[in-house]
Amino acid sequence: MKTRAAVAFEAKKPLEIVEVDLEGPKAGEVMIEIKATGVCHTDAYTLDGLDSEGIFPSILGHEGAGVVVEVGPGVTSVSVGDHVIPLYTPECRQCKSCLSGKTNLCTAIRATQGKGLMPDGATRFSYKGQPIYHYMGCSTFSNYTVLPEIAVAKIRRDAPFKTACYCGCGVTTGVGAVTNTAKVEPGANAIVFGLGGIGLNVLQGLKMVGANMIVGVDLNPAREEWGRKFGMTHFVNPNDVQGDLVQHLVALTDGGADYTFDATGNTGVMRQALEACHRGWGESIIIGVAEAGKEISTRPFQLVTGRVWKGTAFGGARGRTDTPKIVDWYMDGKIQIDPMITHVLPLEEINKAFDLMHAGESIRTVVTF
Ligand code: NAD
Ligand code: AHE
Ligand code: ZN
Repeated sequence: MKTRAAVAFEAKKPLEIVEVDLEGPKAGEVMIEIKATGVCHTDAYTLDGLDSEGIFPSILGHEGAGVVVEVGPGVTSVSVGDHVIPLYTPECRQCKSCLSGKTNLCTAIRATQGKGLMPDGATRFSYKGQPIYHYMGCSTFSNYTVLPEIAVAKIRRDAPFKTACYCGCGVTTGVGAVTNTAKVEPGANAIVFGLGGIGLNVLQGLKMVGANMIVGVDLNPAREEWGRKFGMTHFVNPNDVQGDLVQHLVALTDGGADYTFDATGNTGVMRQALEACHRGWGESIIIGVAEAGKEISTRPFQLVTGRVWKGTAFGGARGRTDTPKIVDWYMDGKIQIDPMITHVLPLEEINKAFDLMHAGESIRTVVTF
């Protein structure tokens, strides 16, 4: 069949809206009609050629929601008509990682997913007879897409696609970093670096679990007002700090924070986040995705003296099990999504979403089909 999609033909070039060919689902796969998709900074990072796994031509997008329109042979967990969220972190419930109970990083299809391929080693998308690669196993910048059923979370039907799609990455990542990865306890002090589409969700996760001081750090002064809407108690703009930012934050949090989170992707900030942790027990969680070739560093003494460096992918959420619960939290009013969707655009205008993000003007842009 044909489907309308925004194709990234080359790095650093605008996406092009074209009709591509899409093969139907094979055994164990489903076809989804994407109704809405968020544009995450990770899409921009890949389009900008900063992802060591970036492949072109490809159909980006990994924060979608839609409806199952066709199922391949042997599919049992979802049916036509189900409302679903595509998962870049699948959950097969059979691999060593899933069975360990220690991680959400299912390995069943990771090797082919990283090469832009379906598990059988082929692409389902093509344009003028040439393959178009999948992205993060999702390719939600296409009106229709195909995924393995292990990479599809069934959600309640009363959740609006336009907001539920954000649970496919940003909301789950930010809230899950607090609840699953850091396991922040009530009364803890925390610092969040980067108050964008992910960082604001870290803030609301911290508020939800009853954190005490919730400090937000961002270079964009407009993010202070945003942070305060989602539970931030203190704002620090590094440009306004006289002297060393880490010393300032350590003093503000009486010796350092119990938990810090990097939601910038900047390796210098990741170091600041680690060093702003409390001696003896502070934990720093890396959420941000750094450019190819970048490395983190600190004095080993920082770890010898009890600070802990951790990372999180998709907020530690087990795709099929936890994503529907995050949607429930939203529908039950435990967390907010609507105010963070600052812009809604048709697919034809998807390139504006990247401009708005780079200009610091949007929190999340959602593209509808
Ligand atoms: P965003 O562009 O919406 O927000 C980034 C924020 O960081 C902005 O407010 C910006 O002003 C701020 N910032 C940039 N440099 C800064 C600095 N030096 N100091 C303080 N603040 C700074 O991006 P987003 O969608 O929120 O994504 C944030 C990061 O998280 C990206 O690196 C993205 O790729 C990554 N990410 C990771 C996961 C995961 O599973 N680990 C999931 C989603 C996104
Ligand atoms: N491909 C990059 C790394 C990109 C990355 O870390 N992706 C996160 C999700 S970001 C969502 O917005 C992730 O889930 N990583 C775990 C995984 O298995 O990809 C690189 O550096 O090669
Ligand atoms: Zn994302």
